[in-house]
Amino acid sequence: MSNTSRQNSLSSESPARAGGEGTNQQSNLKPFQVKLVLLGEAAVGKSSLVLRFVHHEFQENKEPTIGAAFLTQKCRLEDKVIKFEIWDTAGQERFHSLAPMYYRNAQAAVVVYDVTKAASLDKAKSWVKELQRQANPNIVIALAGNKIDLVQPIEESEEESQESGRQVPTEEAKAYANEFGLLFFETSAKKGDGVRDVFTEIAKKIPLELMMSPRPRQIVNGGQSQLPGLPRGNGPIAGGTNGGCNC
Ligand SMILES: Nc1nc2c(ncn2[C@@H]2O[C@H](COP(=O)(O)OP(=O)(O)O)[C@@H](O)[C@H]2O)c(=O)[nH]1
Ligand SMILES: [Mg+2]
Repeated sequence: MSNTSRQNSLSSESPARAGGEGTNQQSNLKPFQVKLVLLGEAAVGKSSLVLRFVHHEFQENKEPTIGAAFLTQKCRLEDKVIKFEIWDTAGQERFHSLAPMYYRNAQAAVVVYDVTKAASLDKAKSWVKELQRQANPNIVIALAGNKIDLVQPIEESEEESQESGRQVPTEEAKAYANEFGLLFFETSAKKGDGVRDVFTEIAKKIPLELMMSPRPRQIVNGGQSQLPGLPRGNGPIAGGTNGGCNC
């Protein structure tokens, strides 16, 4: 795991302090908004990472995301309150063409692969390529190798390649991330390892002026969100917000 720093990590916020509805001084802090999109092959654990970050939960057999899901999470980073607007996309190829609607105007992207599945890193690389060609040129991209809980070290060997279950060596993915200017993490949505660091380091890397910069608003209505080009009502978006701040 890299890019981890406990020192400036995101800390929990009560809804009143983070949400601007209370009466104390902290409540007057306006959150900086960060639009973040998750991309990656189906079943690598994108939704599970979001579930872990927002609700501190894990579901063993999570049903696949259809279209996309929207969640928010407020966090405190040093003296700032950050409100992540998280777009969790479906990994199935048939939804690929919808992705630009989600990464358009995004200030951050988490591209996820599964450390036990080499092909998922190839797919992650193709997402990075697409983002670097077509997304906001200032977008902060984090590469996350998920499911590290499935990797077991073989005791007699200190070689990482001797870990059972692992198909993507840490060093290989880290070298790729360095070459392409990405933040790099290994995570376990199941155990929680590294998950908060992903969001902390992203928040630290986005310049303040970009967090504040006005951008076209998408219509978000009662947890159901509407993007251009998608049907209204029961469209392919599962909505949900975490009104409080419990990261
Ligand atoms: N062991 C383990 N399983 C995970 C982890 N993250 C997700 N999964 C499982 O992998 C499957 C796919 O997860 P999901 O979050 O739906 O993947 P998505 O399609 O990328 O959103 C589910 O059965 C999850 O329970 C993890 O960190 N460790
Ligand atoms: Mg999903």
